[in-house]
Amino acid sequence: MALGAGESGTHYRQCTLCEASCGLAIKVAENRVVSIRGDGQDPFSQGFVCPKGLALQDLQEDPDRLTRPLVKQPDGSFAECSWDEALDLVADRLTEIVRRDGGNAVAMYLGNPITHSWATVSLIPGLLSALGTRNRFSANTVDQQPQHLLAYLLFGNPLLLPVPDIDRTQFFLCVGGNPAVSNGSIMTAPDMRRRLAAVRERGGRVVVLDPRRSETARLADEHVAVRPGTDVFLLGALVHTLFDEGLVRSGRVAAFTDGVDEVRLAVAGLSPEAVADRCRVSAAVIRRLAREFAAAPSAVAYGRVGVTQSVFGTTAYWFLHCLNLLTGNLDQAGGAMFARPAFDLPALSVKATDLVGYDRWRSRVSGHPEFAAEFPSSLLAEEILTPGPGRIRGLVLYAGNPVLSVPDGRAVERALGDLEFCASVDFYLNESNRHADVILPPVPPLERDEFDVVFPSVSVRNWARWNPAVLRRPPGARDDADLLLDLTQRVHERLLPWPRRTLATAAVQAQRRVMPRAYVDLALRIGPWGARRGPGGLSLKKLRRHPHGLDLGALEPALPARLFTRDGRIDLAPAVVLADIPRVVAALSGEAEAEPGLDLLLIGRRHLRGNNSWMHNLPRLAKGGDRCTLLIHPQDAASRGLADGDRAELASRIGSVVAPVEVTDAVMPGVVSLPHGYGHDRGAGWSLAARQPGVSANDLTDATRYDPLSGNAAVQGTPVRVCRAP
Ligand SMILES: Nc1nc2c(c(=O)[nH]1)N[C@H]1C(S)=C(S)[C@@H](COP(=O)(O)OP(=O)(O)OC[C@H]3O[C@@H](n4cnc5c(=O)[nH]c(N)nc54)[C@H](O)[C@@H]3O)O[C@H]1N2
Ligand SMILES: Nc1nc2c(c(=O)[nH]1)N[C@H]1C(S)=C(S)[C@@H](COP(=O)(O)OP(=O)(O)OC[C@H]3O[C@@H](n4cnc5c(=O)[nH]c(N)nc54)[C@H](O)[C@@H]3O)O[C@H]1N2
Ligand code: SF4
Ligand SMILES: [Mo]
Repeated sequence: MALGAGESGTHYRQCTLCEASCGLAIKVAENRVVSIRGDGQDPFSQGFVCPKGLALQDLQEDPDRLTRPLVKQPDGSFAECSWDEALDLVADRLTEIVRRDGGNAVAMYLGNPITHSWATVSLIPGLLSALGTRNRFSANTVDQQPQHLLAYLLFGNPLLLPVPDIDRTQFFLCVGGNPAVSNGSIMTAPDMRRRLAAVRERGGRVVVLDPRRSETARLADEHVAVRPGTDVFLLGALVHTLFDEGLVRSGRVAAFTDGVDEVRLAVAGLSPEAVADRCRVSAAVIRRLAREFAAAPSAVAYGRVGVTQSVFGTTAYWFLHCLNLLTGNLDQAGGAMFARPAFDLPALSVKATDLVGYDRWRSRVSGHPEFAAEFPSSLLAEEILTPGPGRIRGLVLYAGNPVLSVPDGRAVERALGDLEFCASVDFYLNESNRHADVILPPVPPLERDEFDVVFPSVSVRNWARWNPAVLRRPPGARDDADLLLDLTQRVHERLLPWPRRTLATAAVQAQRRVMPRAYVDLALRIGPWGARRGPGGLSLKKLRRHPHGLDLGALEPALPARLFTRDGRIDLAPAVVLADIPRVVAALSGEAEAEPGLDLLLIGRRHLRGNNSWMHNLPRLAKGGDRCTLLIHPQDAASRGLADGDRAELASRIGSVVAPVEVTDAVMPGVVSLPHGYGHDRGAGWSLAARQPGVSANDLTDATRYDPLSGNAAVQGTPVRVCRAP
């Protein structure tokens, strides 16, 4: 049996800081963490752990972490107050705005960590609907929204995302992802370095397409440097070559796939010869890659933020899907496969949320279509700052830091300052919620029961795990679930007339009783591995007998049964995407450097010892010098008189920053790289991070550059110029 929260001994738990979901063995004495190491008995992660997992101890002990609610004082400072005061104030002020201006006048911004807890995924929809707002923004639209849009268009469900069957593939084509550092994304696979090495050990190939010779590229058989933002042409040319050279073999899925001919027509103008100059990749290399990919016994094209964070995010990613499907690698071992999660989030979300849909309503100012009930985060600032009926006046910032994460962060900052009321649920005072009126801090991960409802659905193996709280929380402390239910109930009490009010608050009370245990138990029982399906099936009780997590085996073919489309077939050529082809073709003939004087393209990067904007305050991760450096190619450095360590001024259409230079041929000529998530010198409550603040890449990125289909921000490939800092 697992130990109770705070009991001395070794606790086993999944790390929820990133998608890899590693097992941890956490030694506890007197309700304190003594040490953390990888759990060697976790069947999935097998003892692998990264520096961030170990830093959970620092997070637990960080003196800057908030434990009591804060309320903004007339002089602008924050003061602690009681939970009831803070919660009532938030509910009063938000519902005042709703009553006066309507539900849409209150918005929510949801940050990346919300995907890492059952509570936020399951309970945020309830708060949104209590407020009656369609103004939902999230980190999704600065990240993977094209992948959700295509999952919806091709497979009928935004959450039905294929993942590379990395453990069996013979050809891993990695486009714009750096799993050796990010630890894998939309591909839950602890220890990617080992998994990549294994592809090569069994005679397979790893090829990386990236403007930078990334850490993953260094582990690969081949690195192909591609000009930022041109993946759409390169990937289109790979698909073109499949048709051109008679390499199309869709295999089993052909029986339920439509639209292949339309794909052929769509890529007609994207021959390798036509795109080579633009991508800086020779036609011969493109043709060879297409042939190798098609000839491999199994192959999978995988793309991440380098592909999706571009103005062609959706169409570029669509070509990746086409590559997989047209070579018979969709839903086949070693190809792009679908997980079979014990908590079947894709299936449950169809029934329980308004996630499934596109362009059912539009944004107020720009008229951008919603997708999956969200608007692009790039539009958050204009929705706040533009006068008129329905303007956003109140905001809930939930586990996010848009000032550092969303394009044109300075505009986001101005917008936050312009709000009538802003509440935040976060255990840090960050660069965004310092503009809030109230901050409600939940307990940190180790003090809550956890069940991962998201990442098993994008894992390279099937697994499930129950994670009891490791530490006892301080008296009175609340977790995200408590806070969401507290707020939802208070909003209902203020907005609903009797008797609906009584019914709604009774429903919230019922949720308090059943969540998470009875809720997770029910979802497991009715899920694809569940007890309802037969003897020996899963329940929470059964899962709890596996404190190191339960391995449910390799991925298996799931189509067509798993499709959520109305006709049970795949339309490989959705009208929404086909309509984008003329834009792609026009851009191919247009000039690359459209902005005069901005002769370099800025891309981002991640570091192993960071997590977006929020873990730079932890001693284990902060050590080791300034990581917020500008990578620049020796040619570009020389022509600007820049040497290693010099300070360079970097300017875009939007703004400018000054950063130290690292001269390296790891980036291709014409490209510079700066990580995002820095800029900790603007009054947030992170004392360690503030000592090495760095600058924010999103002071340079442009909110008007986004993928018009999915609304995803194009934070990669921002045109910039670089010179010596005065
Ligand atoms: N230029 C550029 N910009 C980017 C990117 C890029 O590559 N380049 N990447 C984008 C991507 S992929 C993402 S996901 C976004 C991230 O953007 P955001 O999600 O807006 O920012 P984070 O830095 O993840 O901030 C997370 C906040 O949540 C808080 N938090 C952590 N855990 C919890 C919890 O359990 N509960 C609660 N209530 N709060 C918690 C932290 O204290 C922190 O303040 O940034 C995007 N921005
Ligand atoms: N250590 C650590 N791990 C993390 C995070 C973190 O901040 N730190 N963040 C987490 C989050 S929120 C996410 S979304 C994932 C992201 O996971 P990944 O997508 O693997 O993230 P990155 O490491 O940013 O890798 C993106 C790669 O794309 C390349 N690139 C940039 N522009 C282009 C382009 O135009 N074309 C191509 N082909 N490539 C391009 C970059 O050089 C970089 O190598 O990582 C997660 N894991
Ligand atoms: S890779 Fe690191 S941060 Fe990600 S789950 Fe594993 S230990 Fe946690
Ligand atoms: Mo992300």
